[in-house]
Order: sequence, then C-alpha cells, then structure tokens
Amino acid sequence: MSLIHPTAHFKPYQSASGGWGSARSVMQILWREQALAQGPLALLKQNKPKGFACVSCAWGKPGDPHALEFCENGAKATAWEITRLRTGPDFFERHTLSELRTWNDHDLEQHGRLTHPLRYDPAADRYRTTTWAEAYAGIGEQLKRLPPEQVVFYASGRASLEASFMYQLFARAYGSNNLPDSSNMCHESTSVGLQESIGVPVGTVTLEDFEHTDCIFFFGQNVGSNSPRMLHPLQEARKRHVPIITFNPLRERGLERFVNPQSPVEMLGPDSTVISTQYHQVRIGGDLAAITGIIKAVFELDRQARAAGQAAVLDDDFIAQHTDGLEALRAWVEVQDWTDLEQHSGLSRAALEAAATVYARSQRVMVIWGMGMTQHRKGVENVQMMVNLLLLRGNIGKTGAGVCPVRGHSNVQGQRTVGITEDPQKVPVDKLHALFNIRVPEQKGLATVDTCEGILKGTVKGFIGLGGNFLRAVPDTDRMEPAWADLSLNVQVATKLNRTHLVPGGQTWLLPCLGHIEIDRQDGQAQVYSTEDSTGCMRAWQGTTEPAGDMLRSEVAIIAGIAEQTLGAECQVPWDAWRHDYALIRKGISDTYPEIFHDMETRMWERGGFHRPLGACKREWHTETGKARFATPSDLEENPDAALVGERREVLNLMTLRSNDQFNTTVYGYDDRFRGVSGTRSVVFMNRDDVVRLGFAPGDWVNVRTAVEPEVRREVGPLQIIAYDIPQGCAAGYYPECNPLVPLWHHAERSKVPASKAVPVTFHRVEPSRADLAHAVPARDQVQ
Ligand SMILES: Nc1nc2c(c(=O)[nH]1)N[C@H]1C(S)=C(S)[C@@H](COP(=O)(O)OP(=O)(O)OC[C@H]3O[C@@H](n4cnc5c(=O)[nH]c(N)nc54)[C@H](O)[C@@H]3O)O[C@H]1N2
Ligand SMILES: Nc1nc2c(c(=O)[nH]1)N[C@H]1C(S)=C(S)[C@@H](COP(=O)(O)OP(=O)(O)OC[C@H]3O[C@@H](n4cnc5c(=O)[nH]c(N)nc54)[C@H](O)[C@@H]3O)O[C@H]1N2
Ligand SMILES: [Mo]
Repeated sequence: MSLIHPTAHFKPYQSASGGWGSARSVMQILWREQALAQGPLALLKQNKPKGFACVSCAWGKPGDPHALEFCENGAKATAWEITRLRTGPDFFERHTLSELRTWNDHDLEQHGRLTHPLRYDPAADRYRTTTWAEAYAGIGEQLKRLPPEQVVFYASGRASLEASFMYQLFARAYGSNNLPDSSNMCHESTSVGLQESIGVPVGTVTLEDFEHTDCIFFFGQNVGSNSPRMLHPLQEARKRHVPIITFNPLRERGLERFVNPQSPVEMLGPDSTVISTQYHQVRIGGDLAAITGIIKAVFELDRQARAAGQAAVLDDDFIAQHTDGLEALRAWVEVQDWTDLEQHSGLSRAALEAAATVYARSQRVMVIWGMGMTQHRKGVENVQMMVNLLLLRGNIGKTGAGVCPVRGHSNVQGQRTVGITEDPQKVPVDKLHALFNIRVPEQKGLATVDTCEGILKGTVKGFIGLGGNFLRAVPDTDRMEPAWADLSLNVQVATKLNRTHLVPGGQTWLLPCLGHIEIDRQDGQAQVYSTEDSTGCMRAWQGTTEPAGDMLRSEVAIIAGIAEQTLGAECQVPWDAWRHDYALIRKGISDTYPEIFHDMETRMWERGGFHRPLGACKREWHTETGKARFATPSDLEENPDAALVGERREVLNLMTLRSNDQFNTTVYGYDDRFRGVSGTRSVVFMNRDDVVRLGFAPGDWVNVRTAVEPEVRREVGPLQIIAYDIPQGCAAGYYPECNPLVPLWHHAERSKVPASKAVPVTFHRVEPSRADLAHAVPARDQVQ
C-alpha cells in the first residue's frame, strides 16, 4: 500500500535477456505470492496438452512443447493468479472505496484473489457480500429497464472461445452490438489494414514458418518482455544465420541478446545469441518514412539488376497475377526525397539501403510487429506499408514468409473470431437467426473510443466488463473517471481488484470468477475450454489447480446466470444446458462457423491444435478487388499532431509503454530489469541532448503536460528524468500511469486505436514531495 520504494535505482543492464536474471525473477514472485507449494507444479502444465493455456500473451504454443514451456513473464502471470493471498469480505469491511482509491495498481491486485460476489453499498461506501442469485436477478432487472443501445459489453481478451461466443450472443439477443474489446486499443489497426490489403484480419505466419524463413523484419515490439517465448523460434532462426532487422526507438534487450533460461548449457556458458543483425533506432512514428526508404531502395536495386541483365528484384509474376496498386505506390515513393525520409525516420539513407539489400537477397521474408506500429494516428497505414514491402517479392502465401502481428491477451484474437465485434457486418446474422432465433441489430455498435465518448456524453448508461481494467486502460483517464460515476449500472467480472472497480456507478456489482489455471467443475465434471493464439491456431485446455474459493463461478456460468435473468424463457439459447456442458457451446460455435470450427470437439485435441483456414495463405485474396492491394500512404508523417515537435523546440513525442514487470494495468513490481530501472515507475526516459537543451539535468523532477489542445489540462507527474539511449525528439513513460496524457480523440484513423505511442508533450520542473524522493533514482547521468 505504501508509495515508498526505498531501493529505487537506475543502472544500465548489461546481461542478455533470459538467463539467470529471468530465473531469479520467477522465484521471487512465486515466493511473494506464497505460491511456492503449487507454483512449480502448475508451471509444468503450462501450455501443455491436458494443461492450461498461459494467461499472459497470445504467442503460439508448439505442438511438441519444451519440458518447461513458459517464460519469465508467463510464470509471473501464473503465480499472480494462483496466489494464496485473498481479498475477501473482511477486507471490504475494513476499507471504504474512498480509501481504496488512494491505493496504487500494484497494491490493489497484489492483495489477492477476489472470493465473493459483491455489491456496492453507497450508504457505507463499501462493497458488501451478496449471493449469486441476488446478483443475477438484480443485474437482470436493471438491464431490462435500460435501452439496449445504452448498454456496453466490454471484453478484455482472456475469456475462452466458449465464454466469448456466449457473451456476444447474450449482447445480441438483448439487442446490442456494443461489444468493444481490448483489441480496440491494441491490434485493431492490424485487423483493418490487413483486411483491406490481403483480405484476412489476422497474421498468416505459423510457428512452422520460423523454421523456413530466411529473413525477419521486426517492428515496434518488445519481445523480451511481452512475448518471451517467441525468443525460442528467433534464437533457432539465428542459429541458421537468418538475418533479423529491427526497427525500434529503444535498444530493447530482448531484441539484442538472449540466453535461453531453460538450457543448462547456455545458462552456464558465456555465450548469448545475438538476436538482431541490424538495429535501427527509428524515431517514434518514423516507420512509414523508413519503409518508404527501403521500398525506394528496392526499386533502385531492381532497376540496376534489370539494367545489368540479372534477375529482377521485384517478383513480376506475382505482382501481375496477384496484386493491384503498385504503380500508384511507385509514383508516390519515387517522388519522396531522401532528405525528408532521413529526417522523418531519423535513419540514414545508408542504413535503409542496408536493410533493402538484405530484403532483396532473401527469398522468404516475414514481418513481425506490435504496438509500436498500431498505436499511432497512422497505425493502419503503418500496417499496410509493411504489407507493401512483402508484396514486392511475393512474400505472402509461401512457406517461411508472411505477416506476423504479435497479439496481446491470450485469447484476444479468438474473441473476434467468435463474434466479439461492434460491426454486425462481420457477424453471420442468418446463422444466428436460424440457430438461436436471434435478430442481430442492424445498427453498428460502439467500440472502445465510442464507448468512452458515450460515457462522457451520458449516452452510455450500463457497462458490463468481462475482465479488464477499462478505466485505467483507456486514454484521458482524468476526464473518464468523473463521467464513469454517472453510469447507472456497472458490472465487473474479475479475478482481482482494480481501479475500475473502485469508481462506483448507480448500481455496482463485482463478480469474482475462476481464472484459466483453475479446475472448472460443473456438476462435478471438469470442463475444458479453447483459445486461438496469435498464429490462428485453436487448442483445447484445462485448468489444473484447485479454485481460489468455493464461491467463485466460471465466466460461462456468470454470463448464463445474467442472460437467463435478463432474457427470460422466450430466449432460445440453452443457457442452462451450456453452463453444465461446455461441449454444447462448442457445438454452437461449430454450427455458426463451420468453415473454421467443424469437428472442433476432436480437432482441438490434435497435437498442436488446428489452424483456421486463411485465404491469403493460399493466395486467395478476399479483398474488394480480389487481389492483394498495394496501399499508397497519404503522407510521410505518422502523427499529424507531431508537427508541433518540429515547430516548438520544447515539445517531445512521448510513447507510453510496458515495463518488464507488468501485464498491462497489472503491475507485478517496480523493476524494469532490461531497461535498468528498479524500485520505481515514476520516470520519463529522454535523450541526453534533449535533457540538456531543455535546461534540465538527469534526476530532475518534472510534470509532463500534453502539448496539443492546451485548453484542456492533461498532466502527469512528478516523474524523474532518466537520460537514456532514445532518439532526439522522443521520450518514453509507462502505461497506464501516463494515460491521462493521451487525448481521447488522438487515435488512429479508421481503426480508432488510441495513438498511445506518440503524444506531443512538454516538461515542467516541480519540487518532489518527500514520498517522491523516497523512491528517487540516483541523479547520475547514465546513458546506456
Ligand atoms: N509481460 C507482458 N506481456 C505482455 C503484456 C504486458 O503488459 N506484459 N501485454 C500484452 C498485450 S495486451 C500486448 S498488446 C502486447 C504488447 O507488446 P508490445 O507490442 O511489445 O507493446 P509495448 O510494451 O507497448 O511496446 C512497444 C514497443 O514498440 C516500440 N515503439 C514505440 N513506438 C514506436 C514506433 O513509433 N516505431 C517503432 N518501430 N517502435 C516503436 C517501443 O520501444 C517498444 O519496444 O504484449 C502482451 N504481452
Ligand atoms: N497509454 C496506453 N494505453 C494502453 C496501452 C498502451 O500501450 N499505452 N495498451 C492497450 C492495450 S494493447 C490493451 S490490450 C489494453 C488492456 O486493457 P484491459 O484488457 O482492460 O486491461 P488488463 O490490464 O489486461 O486487465 C487486468 C484485469 O483483468 C482481470 N482479469 C485477469 N484475469 C482474468 C480472467 O481470467 N477473467 C476475468 N474476468 N478477469 C480477469 C483482473 O481483475 C485484472 O485487474 O490497454 C490499452 N491501453
Ligand atoms: Mo493488447
């Protein structure tokens, strides 16, 4: 609970990612969560057949798993969930919500698992224990009174295919397409961009492709912290001398060097694997210009090859047969000036030509990316620019090549596949009518940014959250919180207490659910569940540890309970039967989406699971023109608001990102080992020249203020300046602490993903309080 972190320091991290640092970090958290008794046993079953799916990231799980198929952060996520600590009724007797609102994210969740269904009592300003029957009836009653278009059904990306399918069916039977989910803040730019360009909304690369690729481009993803299991296929590829060309403003440790913590030989030896063979420290938002430069250089190499009578660099046959739009793109690229490209990307022409040369020589290229590409005003164009690069040499629809977006939550991709979307055009409406007599509303529903706007305007009155920490994850936190209190119904299904639960609306319910590591028994029968990973692979899983309490219910059971009370007997969805046997839900999924999920009940148990069919992998393009499409960007600048950064010398472009010790809004601890920070998150990373130029010194305390729309005060602080290896004009701070700085309207065009990676900000010196000073980093100038 205390805000004091006496051991804060900053010291550049010299070791590789993985290695002993990783092993030590896992043991620490198992100890802290008092999970040493069952922790190591549970970890043996992580990502294994008849085991549970890691509740951390969505990276693919191999069919032949390693003996220990988990990473440092997956192990932390497991320990965090199977903790022996509890947040039970006595806790809520002792603490009012006003008091709990002074607690920080870490302390709220660290206190342990929620154990009882709770209802907010405004007179006492406390949560009080209630019964499940009362909760279902009360919520159903209130939902019946609200107009369906005023109610929102949020999903955070972890719920299984079974629970997600039920959830969207419930929303639609109730009369609402308001199904925002966490991907609206995450990879929606990917889904929109890929759908337009190659006719599928998801990645085409599978784990097997890593064994055949001969070149990897890696944009804006921090693999060492956020999808460490991917370091294994990357390391294997490096052992085959596959070049990995990385674009990232920060020199992220996991992208530089790796020691496999599960290999005794590597752990004891001096060698680590060099991951990136070229490391380009692109400016924030400079990727569009960087890829334009690479494409320009590829055109030049192609001209030279043809002139010399050598094989062309462009794949003429593929381009003619499978694509359109190249000429428009070529015309645009040719007129771009190298000086502009260098200035916008922050990279030299020679560096971009070096990347182009490797690209032109390779036969099977894949592109991997994360939030550094999608969370920008031009996030969709970023995605399409990467596709453009691949299409030049036919690098989609062949083994070892393709697009590989790295998704976030463990089932975020799958939720979309089974209907969690605000867009009824993406829903098989005829099927839902024929099978369940549900008339899907025709009107488009609300995604995340629309939901926030609705809450601010007062047109959204009811909110149901299937997991997540909505208030903390969305932009403009300080404007959202007061408006949130005007909701008349606020229902949160969760495993742990978080900030969103502490801002009550009219009727507020907090319903504790089973996590995915726990055995989910219905009528004494252990149920299995399924997920889709980042590589489009469906697998069956099963919890393996005893539930954290007798009163917990599964997400499936909770949705069924609320749906029955809301929709009554006329509804033709067999909620009760589904609750008792999840195979029946899977039957519903297979009947609704037979192309993807036929024979799901058997195929999900196959070794390595089954893949969804993707047209693009067979070079069938389900786009508007029936071809793969080269898309021409509108402009070189990814962030129209960033013009300020050049115009006003005191403005820098701020990215908000994750430490190595958090899962989104879940803060495990205060160490960002790979970036050398420990004991604090109250820091802002800046280039040393900018620090000096702006009249500061490393170690100074500042408030950070949003520079656009200055009439609205958006400020976070005090934060301590760390001089860091980051391009000039760029700065970095932690999410979610910096979310109040991101204006709600500052989002990607078309996908509406908040542009959390490029917020123009200014810095204002402040005096730190005593509490701030207690977790100060030493004021030494330390550049990595
Ligand atoms: N341990 C752990 N695992 C996680 C999560 C977690 O919080 N903790 N979160 C999960 C979720 S939901 C998601 S979406 C993923 C997120 O995983 P990432 O996609 O890695 O997300 P971020 O941590 O936000 O880091 C973004 C990276 O992009 C870089 N970057 C920022 N701006 C730019 C830019 O303009 N251009 C380029 N080229 N790079 C840029 C940053 O330096 C950083 O390395 O991870 C998932 N896995
Ligand atoms: N500024 C900025 N903002 C961002 C981002 C950024 O990079 N910068 N990233 C964005 C991204 S990529 C994402 S995905 C969103 C994440 O946004 P959310 O999905 O809303 O947030 P999480 O932090 O993942 O949610 C954590 C909570 O989920 C609950 N939970 C955990 N496990 C379970 C479970 O099994 N079932 C249920 N029902 N509940 C569970 C716990 O109570 C926990 O407190 O944030 C976005 N916001
Ligand atoms: Mo995400």
